[in-house]
Amino acid sequence: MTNNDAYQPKPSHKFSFGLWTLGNRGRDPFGDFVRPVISPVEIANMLGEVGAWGVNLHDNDLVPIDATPAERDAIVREFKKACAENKLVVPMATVSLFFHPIFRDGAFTANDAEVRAYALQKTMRAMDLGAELGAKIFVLWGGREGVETDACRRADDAVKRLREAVNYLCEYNLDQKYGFKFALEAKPNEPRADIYMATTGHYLGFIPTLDHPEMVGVNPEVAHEQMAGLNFMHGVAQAWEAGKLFHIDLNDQMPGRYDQDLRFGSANFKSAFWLVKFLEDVNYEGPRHFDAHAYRTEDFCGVKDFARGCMRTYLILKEKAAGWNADKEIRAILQEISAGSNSPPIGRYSKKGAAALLAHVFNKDAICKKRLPYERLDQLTVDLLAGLR
Ligand code: DIG
Ligand code: MN
Ligand code: MN
Repeated sequence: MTNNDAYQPKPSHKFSFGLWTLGNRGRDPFGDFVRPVISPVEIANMLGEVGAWGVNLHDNDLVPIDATPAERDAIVREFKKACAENKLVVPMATVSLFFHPIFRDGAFTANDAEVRAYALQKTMRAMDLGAELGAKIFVLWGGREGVETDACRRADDAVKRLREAVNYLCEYNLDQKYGFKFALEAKPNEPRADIYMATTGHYLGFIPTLDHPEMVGVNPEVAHEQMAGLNFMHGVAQAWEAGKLFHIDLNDQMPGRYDQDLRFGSANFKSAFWLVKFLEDVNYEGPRHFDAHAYRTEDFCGVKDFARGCMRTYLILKEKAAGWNADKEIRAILQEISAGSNSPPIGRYSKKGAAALLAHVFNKDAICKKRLPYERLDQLTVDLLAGLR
């Protein structure tokens, strides 16, 4: 990987990584850690070295769950210094409501009211921390908000508890004048057998039922929607169209597997292309956050390769997207397939329009003869991605 080619990250690209991504030690259900612990300061230094713009964190990625206030303040001071030295911003903060055993039955949706209250307290403190670090986006991923058996609670009670918690946190946000935008992150399963709000679509249906829907959006993750067998870019496009794409978790995922959190674009290059094309076509201005980690085989040089690869692939696909939009043959086909027809103008309903539509005679045979050269269009896309155009 040359260090002076066109695919070098710049702050304007807004590439960010969570402390937990470069800090991932490679443990999995069948194997122990393969990499030593590295501190948040060392991770900040690594991110500065690879050219990232931002660093994100769960509360306990930085501050141990039982740290004293004095210990917390010292840790935050040291981390702020490391961020400044590496020219890193903290665009997003979040809270771990899944790692500690207290959350074994969920956090906001747990049956024990004391656990639900503790989850709120922990989240408020994580918001305090995020605000102190300058974050303006607060992600909530309900990794434990689910079940192994639906015998444990009625699923609509879980929705009610989740709504109560998010409404409460929106009020805290207003009270504290933090100005957070909440980004809700979906996932269909793992660690729970079934997680409530399994996809971004579920959250898009949930948000309008909140007291402050304008304060809440979504944080779609590639792997999570693909685990549900969905077209990730479509979910992102619907969130964007609804004005709810507040953040995005970029990574990759092979079909039918557990959550792999692979390097961006490493498994589904073409779907990553359609995603990057969409984000660039609509001028998405949010962070490009890589919620991913290196293969278990990697040492810390490999972890840096992983981080560089996420950003490099995004920039390669960004350049490919510009090439696609400028390609003469592609443009000609797009022109052809969207050429006007003699269809009556529809637009908003009107009595007059409806009468015209009802009176219109459609020549179905002629319509069926209209060419849709998608094979050629897709092959041109493949050629372009293969570097042949
Ligand atoms: C997992 O995909 C989740 C957690 O890593 C974190 O809570 C969130 C932040 O993007 N993604
Ligand atoms: Mn994931
Ligand atoms: Mn994520």
